[in-house]
Amino acid sequence: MNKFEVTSLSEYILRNQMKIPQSRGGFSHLLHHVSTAARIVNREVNKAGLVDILGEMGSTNIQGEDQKKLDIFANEHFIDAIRGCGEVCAIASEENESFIFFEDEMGRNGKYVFLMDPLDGSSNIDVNVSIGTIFSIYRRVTPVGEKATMEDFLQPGTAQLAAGYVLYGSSTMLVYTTGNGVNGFTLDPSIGEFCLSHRKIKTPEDGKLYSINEGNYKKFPKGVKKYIKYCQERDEETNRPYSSRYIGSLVADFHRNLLKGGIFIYPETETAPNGKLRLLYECNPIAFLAEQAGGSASNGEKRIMEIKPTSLHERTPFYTGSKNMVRKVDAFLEEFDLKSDKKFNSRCASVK
Ligand code: AHM
Ligand code: MG
Repeated sequence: MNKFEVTSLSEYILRNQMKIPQSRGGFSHLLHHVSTAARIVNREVNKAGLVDILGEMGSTNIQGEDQKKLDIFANEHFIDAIRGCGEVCAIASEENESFIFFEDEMGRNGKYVFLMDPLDGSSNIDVNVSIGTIFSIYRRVTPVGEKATMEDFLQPGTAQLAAGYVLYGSSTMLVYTTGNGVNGFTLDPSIGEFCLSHRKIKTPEDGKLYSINEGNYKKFPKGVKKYIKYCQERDEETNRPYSSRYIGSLVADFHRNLLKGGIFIYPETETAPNGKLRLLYECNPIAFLAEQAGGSASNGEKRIMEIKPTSLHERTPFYTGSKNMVRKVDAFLEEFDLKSDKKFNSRCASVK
């Protein structure tokens, strides 16, 4: 490769489309629109400290959490960009209670559904700490032309066609997979292009980082508590103790662990018996990326991507990252089975 050769995301998408002889380019078109929305949101995130766009809007989203101005901005821009590409029949977002239909003036619509968390890591927005957008794309299961239904969204993660995230960090990256490995593109602000910077990302099978909100320690199930203690023990052979790293932005925490090796955990707790994170637009896309990079993702009992969803905003416990670390925590959870963790269960029951 020429020393100065740069592969832009647009070029990369085009090259891949040309490998599929019958491709009409619809999917590529959709990815271009994702990249455009990401660049617009990036611009606002970067200047957020300069203008009156930070701070809470005074409204709450449908899950009762505070919405910030940038959340709303990102939501609107992603919805507009995805609607504008004409390839998607409906979109679901963390910020909207139900999904939104798209069709053009002739009543036509597309063959994909799009799910997203437009700006994740809301508690980090107004303190200049990394945040991210997470997205997931499926082929609809209902016929093109008809109105999309909930069935189109409630597909298991194994049916995802593509998934990715945009990390608004010290640089901005778009990382995605279409089921053929994971590639990362870094935004070069001087040319306004995402450029291929991380080709075929592979995550280490063993890591040295564990990421969990340890402030919730007392509320964790026994298996998680035991695993945390395991991470902190000294053992030369397994390179322990591991280091603890937790930003509180899923995209940033996952991205660091993806590159360096580690595990991210958001478990069930006594006050949140299904955990905090959402299956469809947070855990499934991250799980797809993790697996495509050689890692794994589970809910403590089974593969995240094999869970059959039952509602748009459902939550799940989430354990993801380096394969052997996820395997280990799963083994701890099995050993200290939730069913036999009576204290945990009785406290959970009192919040239900
Ligand atoms: P959000 O969708 O309201 O931003 O919440 C999701 C975020 C994740 O990015 C992060 O992993 C988690 O919440 C942090 O939660 P906590 O503050 O409970 O540790
Ligand atoms: Mg979120």
